[in-house]
Amino acid sequence: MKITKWLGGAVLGATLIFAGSSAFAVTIGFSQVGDEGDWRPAFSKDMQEEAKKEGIDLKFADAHQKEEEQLKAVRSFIAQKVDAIIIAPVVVTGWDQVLNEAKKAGIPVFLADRDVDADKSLFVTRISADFNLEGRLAGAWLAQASKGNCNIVELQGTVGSAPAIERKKGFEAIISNFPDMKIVKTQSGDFTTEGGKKVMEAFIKSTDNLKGVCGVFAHNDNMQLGAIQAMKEAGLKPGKDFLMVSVDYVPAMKEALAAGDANASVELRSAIGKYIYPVVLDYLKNKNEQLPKWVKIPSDLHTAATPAN
Ligand code: GYE
Repeated sequence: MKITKWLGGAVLGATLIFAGSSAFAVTIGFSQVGDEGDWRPAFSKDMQEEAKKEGIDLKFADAHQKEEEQLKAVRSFIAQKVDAIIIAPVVVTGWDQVLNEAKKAGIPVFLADRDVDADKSLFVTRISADFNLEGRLAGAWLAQASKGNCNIVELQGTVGSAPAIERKKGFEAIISNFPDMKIVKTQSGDFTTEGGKKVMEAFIKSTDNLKGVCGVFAHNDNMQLGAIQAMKEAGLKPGKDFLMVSVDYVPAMKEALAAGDANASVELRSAIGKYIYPVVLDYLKNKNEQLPKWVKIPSDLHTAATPAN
């Protein structure tokens, strides 16, 4: 039998948990949202690579952005009697029943990335960035860059998802301090490049080529990259005649910043595996009931002038 280093040994292999006199390999079920942009696949890859490093048997289920598929995946994890379940929930609602089923089966649930509105006793903890802070950082940057005077168009993420709800709230909380800043158009582009492009094309039409608009706030980079395409196709100059701020800071956005097509992006770290597995393994080993309900991953804003460190 092999023991990984967090249990005191220093050899590679399956992670074993000791319960009384017996030991077992750890199996974790992970229900992922899908692969809707550039950020999500990076997060999936990290979860898989870190699981390998930790010697965890990871059962990975892609929900193709559909909550029904997630509910099915979680029920199948329960039936397979995994040791723990990690969920990155598509939307915040609709989780109570399945979380209760996991609880009855004695399987601890951890949330990664997005949030749920279910009772907090139904999951152990959530490991994620602060989406509200991301919205506030974006709003504060735009307030400063526009000197508090800006008609904004907003591309929202997936309706009902925690980042769409919280990024909007955080952004609005900041711009509400500035009487000459307001959102003049807002619509969901579902966190995809195509969605962002379509919504921006419609905005361009309905506002006579974005007349009077000074800035674009997109809830993620992929929608912003789609919006940039649409604006360029209409002969507009994003990043120069329009202030462009979004969230994720994916490699394609770094290029857009360097090219001057975008102005700022709030970094959302995709390396969640290294934060979440130690918490899950420690919980399985020590049954630590005192964990905070939210383990926060830091966020920060980048412009072309502040390249990644
Ligand atoms: O910003 C976006 C992805 O859930 C916070 O989901 C995450 C968001 C991320 O589709 O690119």
